[in-house]
Amino acid sequence: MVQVTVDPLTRIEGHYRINTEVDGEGVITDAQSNGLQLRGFERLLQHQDPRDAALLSQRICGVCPVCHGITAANALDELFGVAGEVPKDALMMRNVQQGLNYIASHAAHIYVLWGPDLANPAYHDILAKYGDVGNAVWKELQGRFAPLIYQVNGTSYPAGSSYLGAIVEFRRLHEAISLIAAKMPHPVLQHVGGVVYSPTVADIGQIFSYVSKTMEFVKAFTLGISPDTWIANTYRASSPQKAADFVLNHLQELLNKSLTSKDFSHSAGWGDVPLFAAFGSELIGEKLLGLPISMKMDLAGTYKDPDKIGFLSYGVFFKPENGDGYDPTSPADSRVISSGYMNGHFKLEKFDYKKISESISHSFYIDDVNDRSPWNGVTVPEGNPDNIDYTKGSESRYSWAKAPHYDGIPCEVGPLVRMIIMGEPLVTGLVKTFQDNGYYPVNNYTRMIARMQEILVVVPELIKWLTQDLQAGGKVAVYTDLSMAKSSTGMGLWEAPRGALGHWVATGSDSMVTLYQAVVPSTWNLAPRNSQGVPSPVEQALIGTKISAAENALGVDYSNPLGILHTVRAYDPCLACAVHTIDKTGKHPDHTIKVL
Ligand code: NFE
Ligand code: MG
Repeated sequence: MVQVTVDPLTRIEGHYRINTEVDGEGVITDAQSNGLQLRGFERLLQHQDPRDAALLSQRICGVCPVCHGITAANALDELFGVAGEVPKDALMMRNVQQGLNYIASHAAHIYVLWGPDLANPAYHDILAKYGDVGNAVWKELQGRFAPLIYQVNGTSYPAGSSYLGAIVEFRRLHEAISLIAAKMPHPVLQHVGGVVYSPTVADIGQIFSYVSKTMEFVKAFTLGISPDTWIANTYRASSPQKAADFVLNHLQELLNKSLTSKDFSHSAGWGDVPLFAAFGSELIGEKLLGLPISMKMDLAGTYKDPDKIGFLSYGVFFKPENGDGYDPTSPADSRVISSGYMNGHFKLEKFDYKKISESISHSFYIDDVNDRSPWNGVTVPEGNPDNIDYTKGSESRYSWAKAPHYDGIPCEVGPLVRMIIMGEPLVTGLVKTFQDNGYYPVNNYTRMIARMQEILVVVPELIKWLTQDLQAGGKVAVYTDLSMAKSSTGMGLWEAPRGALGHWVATGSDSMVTLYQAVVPSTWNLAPRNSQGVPSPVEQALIGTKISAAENALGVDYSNPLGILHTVRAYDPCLACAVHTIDKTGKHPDHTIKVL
């Protein structure tokens, strides 16, 4: 048995360590997800004026401050008793701000954090087995996705065209947010009862033009065809089958031309999504399109025991047709992307917030009970450095992240879950295609396709909110004062780019905070084991995954553990959201490979 530890695990947000045990065949047999820091915002917000939570909680993370601001404001709306009256234009402003941030956040993940994995030299060697075609595809992967500093065998190559282009779009979308929210990150738009700014016609027009500009990048780089055509045939398709057929036929047409021309460039129509869609998956590329080779990302990061995993969405984006006010419990039909819970066999149930709780049995917290609902959550960190150890294995305490669960089941959260639960046609069609062919449909490939597709779901909705639903100069807040928050409780449920995000707040008779709890997406995905000893989603996804590229196609290479890196990065981890502050014990080792 070989122990492979990746620490620090890079190209994620925050500080993270993964420890694995790998058998003689190069298959991961055990994994621990180590969050290396304490977040502590729950403690920081104690005794504060609750209204500050909409600003202070954004400091949990510089990547997704927007969703923390909105989720806190949602919790405060209920705390102050005004959730039923928040003006529609305020809800549309929350939608617009979050929509822009979804696109920016997904672009950053796809192109800057995850994309460079496609330029990993292992894929050069794998694709080279496919002669001229493989070499032409490799040239594209390297030319598009190489990061800023990138060397192969001592030779430097320039940063990729798609990688660099996405950074420009990320900045553009942040600028668009700052038009209505003063700045980004940590914008100042969100407030109890609504938002603090009513947009002008010029603001709305300008945001629209920013989004249109980003769509030029999506056309030229991401899709290779017009986003309108893509959306009409996928998100707006009349059935999942039609959406999946549209993409498969499109890929087949591209291949028919390029297998002869050996031209896989953007100008030959190979957008980044088609290129990955064809060559990333064994099922799509090899079995359905007849390619002799693929990256086989659909075989990695799957769940082997569907009885131990669930999929959860709290729902996101207020429906404009519902007018003023909203229900803080987020019933299924109240949001554009709906709430819901699916078990590991994809049976969909209504979401019930009362089933959420967090375990601390494998985490560095002190409490006399192992599981608590966020309504009575306790966050007392282990204070004795002697008790902080990341190396004692799965039975020990090994993370600063708690372990959330739904009705006792650890849940994956994020774009793939949202797209399945809302019934998005392309992702639903893709899931069905995987199931019909005997593959588990949740894997590293579908996670990435769904994140890409979610951009094409959000864009048309965002354009509709801007051009039809949001009134310039409209009413954007209802009156509140601090006395309304006396001895009260509030819950904010929302979907951050990375998945289900909840804030829970309670106040005393002086209206000051007595309880604040945040349960964030990366805590769901990257938790340690729960109090029943059930591994977290990322741990389950790692166990059974092969350690090296394309199912160990080139043999087992412990020094390039792509099976670990792809699987962890496919969740778009944000450990800043999950955990915070610095561990001074110096007890976690560097990247290590140890034969035990
Ligand atoms: Ni720091 Fe976050 C998002 C939240 S956590 S990025 O999206 O909430 O996974
Ligand atoms: Mg918490």
